[in-house]
Amino acid sequence: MSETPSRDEDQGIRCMWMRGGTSKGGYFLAEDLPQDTAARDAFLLRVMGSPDARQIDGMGGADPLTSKVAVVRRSEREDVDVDYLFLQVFVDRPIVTDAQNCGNILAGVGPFAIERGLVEAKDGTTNVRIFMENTGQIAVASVPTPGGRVTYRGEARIDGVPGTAAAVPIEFKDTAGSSCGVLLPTGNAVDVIDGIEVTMIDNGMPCVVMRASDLGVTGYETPAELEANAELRAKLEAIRLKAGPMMNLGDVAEKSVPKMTLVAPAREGGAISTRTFIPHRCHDAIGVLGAVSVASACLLPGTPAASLANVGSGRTRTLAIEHPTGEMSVVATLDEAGEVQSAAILRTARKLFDGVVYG
Ligand code: NQM
Repeated sequence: MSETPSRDEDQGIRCMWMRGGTSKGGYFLAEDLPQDTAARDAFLLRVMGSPDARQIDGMGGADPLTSKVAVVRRSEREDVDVDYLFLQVFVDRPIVTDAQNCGNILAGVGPFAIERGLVEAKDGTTNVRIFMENTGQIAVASVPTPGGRVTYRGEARIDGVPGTAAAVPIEFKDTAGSSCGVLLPTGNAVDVIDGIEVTMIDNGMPCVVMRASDLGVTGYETPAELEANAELRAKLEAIRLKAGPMMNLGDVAEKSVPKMTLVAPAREGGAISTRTFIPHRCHDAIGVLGAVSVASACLLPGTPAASLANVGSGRTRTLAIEHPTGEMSVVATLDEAGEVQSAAILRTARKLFDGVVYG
C-alpha cells in the first residue's frame, strides 16, 4: 500500500490533459507522480497504452506528438516560477525518455501552473518563467489571464491546429547548445556524412539539417509519402546514428534526438520549406525548438539551409519556417556578431480535461 491515495495507481493520479501547440499530452504535478523514476515511467507507459502502435489500452493518440507528458513543480530557483520536465513516451516501444525538450507541450505549462495555483495570476497577462529541466534553460510564456483567470479562448491561429485560441507567446533565451553543449557540436557549420552535406546544430533542439534534393526527394512530399519511402528512411537513420556521437549525444538508437530535417526553397513566401523526421515518424508540422534550430541554420552562412533560405536583414528577423501544414514564424534577435541571441514564437494551448488518470 502506498502512503497517500494520490500515489496509489489503482485510485489514479491527478492529471490535466492539454493541447500544447501542435502536440497533446498529460500534465502532472511532480508531487503527484511516483518519485521513483522506474515506477513513474512504468505508470506513464500504462497511462499512454505503450508499447502498442495503436495505444488502444491508453490515452495516447498513436503518434509521438500525442504521447507526451509534462511534469511541473514550483521552482526553488531564483527568478523562476516553475520547473518543467518533458517526457516523451514512445508509442511502439517501452521507452520513456527525457533526452529531448518540447516547445509545444511547453505552451500548456504556464496555464497549467496557474490553474494548479503554482503561479498567481494577474489581471490581464501573467508572465510565467519556466525552467526547462531537460536542457537547463529558461522560457518566458505570456499567458492571457483576464480578471485573474486563465482563458483559452481567443483569436490566435497557429498552423496545424484548427480554429483559434488565446495567444501564448513564448520567448527563449540562450538556447544554444541545449543538449549538445554548443550550437555547432562538431565546430563546423557543414560536415559530410555518408556523402551528404549536413549541419549538426542545437539551438534548443539537436537537429541535422540537409538539402532534400541531396537525398533524392523534393522536400515537398507529404509526411505519408516520405514515411513510405523505405530507402530514404534507411539513409536518414544511418546518418542519424553517426551524427549522435558527433553531436555529443552518444548512442542515439533509443533516443528521439537528433531530429532529421530536410530543407527545400520556400514555396509560400517564407524563409525555407521543411520536412522533419522526429526521428522515425515525419512531423505533420515542425517542433518549436526544432524550428528555432532550423532558423538558426538558415542564418549561418555556408550551410545547406542558408544556400536555399530567404533570411532578410537587420538585427530582428522573422523567419517563417514552412512545414507540411503551414508555417511557424520564428522571431530571431541577432547579436552584433550575427548570432541568434533570443528567439520568440507564438503558440496556443487548450485545457481538454482535468481529472484522474489510471495506470
Ligand atoms: O521542437 C516534436 C513537437 C515536437 C517537439 C518533436 C517540439 C520542439 O512538435 O520544441 O515542440 O520534434 O519531437 O511537439
